[in-house]
Amino acid sequence: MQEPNWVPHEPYVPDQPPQVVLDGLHETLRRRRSVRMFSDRPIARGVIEQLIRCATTAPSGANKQPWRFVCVADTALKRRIREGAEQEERAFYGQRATDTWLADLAPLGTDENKSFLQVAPWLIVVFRMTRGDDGSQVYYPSESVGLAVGLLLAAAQCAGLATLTHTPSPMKFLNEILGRPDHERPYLLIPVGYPSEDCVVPAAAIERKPLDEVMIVHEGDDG
Ligand code: IYR
Repeated sequence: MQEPNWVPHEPYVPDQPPQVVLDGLHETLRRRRSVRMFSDRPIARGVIEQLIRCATTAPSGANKQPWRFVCVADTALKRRIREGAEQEERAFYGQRATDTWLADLAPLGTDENKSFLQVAPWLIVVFRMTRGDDGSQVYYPSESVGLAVGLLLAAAQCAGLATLTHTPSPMKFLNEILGRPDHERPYLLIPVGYPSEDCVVPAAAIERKPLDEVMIVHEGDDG
């Protein structure tokens, strides 16, 4: 058993008090929207690399980092991914989705047309690993990858980039198109780019539940 090697923690100390920092961050994050109308304006590979570096600062079970981010700018690959996604989505909207699900989606205006998958300059295909590449154990992979994606979306928003957390289902076609092994399971398909100039988003999805509905506080009377 390996002993831990303790090193001093180097805390991040902002210039401003928490309330000020968080007011600013909330102002940025609350303007994030799921975007389905992208511009084809290019984004440098270095920007995408930095996004992935931000995402992979996430904590993970036993630090196994059970994620893989396949970043696609290649036109032919993007076309194949769009075709694969649209095939699944036609089955979803035409047969698989329940009436309740379709009714819940109606205010969002989604359908089986996924042309944005070809327009956005980059597609980040996130895979969750069920094992390490050497067959080793991973722990809490879904939670770990979810945390990394949350950081990725926040980093993109801070950089003025638009994203969509797209979930064509089933997503097995992504393993085939991208040549990924079986121990990598598609988790999310995230187009990244700038919104188109005529981009619109559904008003219905702006509202957030009020804090007193999502937050329950037990403050105690000694503080
Ligand atoms: N995957 C489909 C349907 C869809 C499902 C949910 I839940 C959404 O929040 C949005 C869409 C699609 O991408 O159209």
